[in-house]
Amino acid sequence: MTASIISGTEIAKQTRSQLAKEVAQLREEGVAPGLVIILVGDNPASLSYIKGKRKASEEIGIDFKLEQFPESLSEEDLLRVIDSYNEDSRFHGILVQLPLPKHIDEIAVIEKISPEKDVDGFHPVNLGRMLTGQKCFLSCTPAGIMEMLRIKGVDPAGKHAVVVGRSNIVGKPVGQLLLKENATVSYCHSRTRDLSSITKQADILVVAAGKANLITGNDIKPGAVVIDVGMNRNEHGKLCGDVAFDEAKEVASLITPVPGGVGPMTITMLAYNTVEAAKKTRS
Ligand code: NAP
Ligand code: L37
Repeated sequence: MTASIISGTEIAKQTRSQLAKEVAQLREEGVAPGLVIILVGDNPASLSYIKGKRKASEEIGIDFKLEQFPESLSEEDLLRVIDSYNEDSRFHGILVQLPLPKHIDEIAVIEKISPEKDVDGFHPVNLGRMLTGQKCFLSCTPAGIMEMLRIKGVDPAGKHAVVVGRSNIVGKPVGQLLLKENATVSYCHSRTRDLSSITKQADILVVAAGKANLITGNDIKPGAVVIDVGMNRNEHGKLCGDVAFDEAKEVASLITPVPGGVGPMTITMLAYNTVEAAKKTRS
């Protein structure tokens, strides 16, 4: 069997064109959605992701601002900057691009962002609301994955979903969203024994470990749906995921490529959250 490829690029394009229509309507009502991204330092990967976020925002009609500071910015000054954007009604969404320099406490920074403007969905208030099934900003990568599954008609109910990775921004929340959709969820991580024996049981396999070729064709159950979140550079400097794509596509039924899979959906869900934040300021 050769898998069908889930084109994140294509799904993102459709979602973005719908969002553009909504933004045009919002603007007519006098609300211009605004997003500010705060970057400390000049990490090349962060700059590349931010470029994509700017492009999508502009395409959709969201006012976009990048606030870039030198690596030496103090935590105190960063917290002050966040506070000023919490108060600034032109910006409905605030995103602090991670990772931050080592001298800055990520948790303190995330907690400083007003939960109503936390379009990354990283604030404990939003994470708690997600856990208890309340309306909240969902973090962008997990939300993008769920949207791809929904559009492809993959219903997680009753299926065994295996998530490789347990980070706060990808692994943990995506597992919870799959659980909410009634999947039976297993989490794997670096201390998992015999990873392959568990991934082979997955009807839905989400891989977010950041290790090229961690999952090969032999680690996948025939007919599984495989979502590859990894973003790595191979020995030729080419972008690749955590799944050995050429082998895996011969075993899976549906699979996301890297690039062109989860990445474009992550960016689109950020725009979605920003539009939702702007909508809430009406009336
Ligand atoms: P992270 O914080 O580094 O977490 C990696 C997770 O994978 C950890 O839970 C780790 O286990 C687990 N892991 C590492 N090696 C493993 C192994 N050999 N076997 C099983 N589990 C292993 O990474 P992240 O932020 O979640 O990101 C994961 C990957 O996704 C990265 O490549 C990142 O660049 C990419 N990413 C892509 C997008 C996108 O939109 N496409 C968005 C965000 C991240 P422990 O907890 O035990 O250490
Ligand atoms: N929301 N996401 C949020 N907040 C953060 O603080 N670090 C971080 C974060 N991570 C992030 O932005 N990840 C991400 C990863 C990949 C893409 C976008 C965002 C992406 O667009 N990937 C493209 C290829 C990009 C490239 O060529 O460099 C893809 O097709 O996968």
